[in-house]
Amino acid sequence: MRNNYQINFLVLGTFILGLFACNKPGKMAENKETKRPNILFIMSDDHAYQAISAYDDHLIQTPNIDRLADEGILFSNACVTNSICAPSRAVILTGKHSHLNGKIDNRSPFDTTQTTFPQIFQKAGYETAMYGKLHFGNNPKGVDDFMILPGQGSYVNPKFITPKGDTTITGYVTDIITDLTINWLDEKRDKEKPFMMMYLHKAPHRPWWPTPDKFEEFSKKEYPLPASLFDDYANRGTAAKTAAMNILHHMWYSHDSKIKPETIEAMGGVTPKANIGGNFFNGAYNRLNEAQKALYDPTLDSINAAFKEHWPKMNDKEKMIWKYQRYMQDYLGCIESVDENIGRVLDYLDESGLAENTIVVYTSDQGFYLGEHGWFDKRFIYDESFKTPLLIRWPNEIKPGTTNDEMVQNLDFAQTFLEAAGITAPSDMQGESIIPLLKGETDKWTRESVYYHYYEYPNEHMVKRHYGIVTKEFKLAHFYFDVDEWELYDRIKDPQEMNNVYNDPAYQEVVKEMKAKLADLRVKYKDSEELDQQYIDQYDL
Ligand code: SGN
Ligand code: CA
Repeated sequence: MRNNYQINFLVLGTFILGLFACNKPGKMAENKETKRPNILFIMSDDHAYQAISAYDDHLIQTPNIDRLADEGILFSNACVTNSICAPSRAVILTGKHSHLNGKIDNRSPFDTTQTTFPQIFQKAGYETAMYGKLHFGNNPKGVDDFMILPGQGSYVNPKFITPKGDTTITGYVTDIITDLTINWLDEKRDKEKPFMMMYLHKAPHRPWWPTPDKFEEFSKKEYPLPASLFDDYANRGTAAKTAAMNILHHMWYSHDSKIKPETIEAMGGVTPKANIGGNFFNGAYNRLNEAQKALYDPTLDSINAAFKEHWPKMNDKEKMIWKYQRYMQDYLGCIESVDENIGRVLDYLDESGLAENTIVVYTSDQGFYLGEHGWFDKRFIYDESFKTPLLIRWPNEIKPGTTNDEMVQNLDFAQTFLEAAGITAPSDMQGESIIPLLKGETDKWTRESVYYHYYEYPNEHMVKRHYGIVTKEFKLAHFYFDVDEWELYDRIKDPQEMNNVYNDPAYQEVVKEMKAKLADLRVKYKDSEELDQQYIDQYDL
């Protein structure tokens, strides 16, 4: 109901505003301005492409996000340069790889003297804003307005940092960020200028906290098991075997599975990582007010009762399946809210008449494991975390229903948006504008491989440092710290990446070629062994 009222107001308001605008002098200038496209950059946190029905509909339907593919383009090989949150955002904002922008992991500081692309938009006369999760430890530059979550942010009753100080808003984070975004688009921005808006969701990041309705609804669903849920990591390297992101072994009962501490205590504790009284209750649940708790408690209680009954009889295989189901129920419940809220924004763009001249981008800060290889989380160069969803709608420029499998990266976003706005990008940005691909001029695109480098080790989830090169056909990675191991995957014959063929005699020619290309990429992007060592030395091990 509330949403309908809001939208009616928005429509009416925009209509009245439109009437005034028509009679205003200076309409010429306005017309000229409106030729520059608006940009609405939508990014969520940890949204796996496996959970977008335009990519793969075996888990969930996302009709609103899918609209962008139906009316625009879907990239099936879009990827990140470093699969973790804050570094991905730094790459997007600077157009430079982690080793040059310095934000190599979630812990390292961001050098705020660097130019970020919103600053360039602002200087060029765009109205700019950023709402939602930034995760940087400092406020964004180059935005006329911002409301950002501190650090990871909270799912319920979230606090926001704004230019005027902090504010806490009661409600569910995905709905709130959307309300704020629509309100900025509708009321707060300077409508004389084109806009560049960054609308950044916290969801579906851990602890996968859905709305009460979706928590109840999704807790009854059952999902198909991924083929590699019980992966034993044979034929892979040490890094896959030692990573701490296995659903059975590393997912917390209380925090991730929503088992209340008193249930765990009553059962004498459940290991591993029962995390009694830990993050879950200090985190999302403890932020709820009494009325909100009352909405969650019936579902929590029924999950807890079932857990108490079945847990003692479960073997490891059954525990893995149980945890996987709980994980998917909560994760996908969060996704459905993201999708519905994106639907609200797309409806607003339609009703306000903005859709026609607005480029809408949907992506995630990286991909995510939904039980593939038995994992959750990200970080690895393997496909589920290396790839990221990317869907773009740009009416009259992108042919509706296009799909593209070129190797495009989050590194390319800044230059792409700048070119779309007719602004020259700084020459030290390292990506490439993907505008030719958007316009179907595929012969103008010559890139065959991309570079990847992950650093945050040793740390949570214990994924070893590695860099690598990826083409449409092969993936070569070097795990260089702690171990000295190489892995090669045949992306065509082994899309699930179950077999490291680095030592397979049949692939020695490929190894040689890929190694040479990787060395070239390291030179091209100015990465080096000296920098690898420097980032190891400066890390507080
Ligand atoms: C938290 C999560 C991790 C996650 C990191 C980084 N643990 O620490 O699972 O990998 O964030 O995520 S939690 O128990 O606190 O939820 S990122 O998206 O910010 O890079
Ligand atoms: Ca993330």
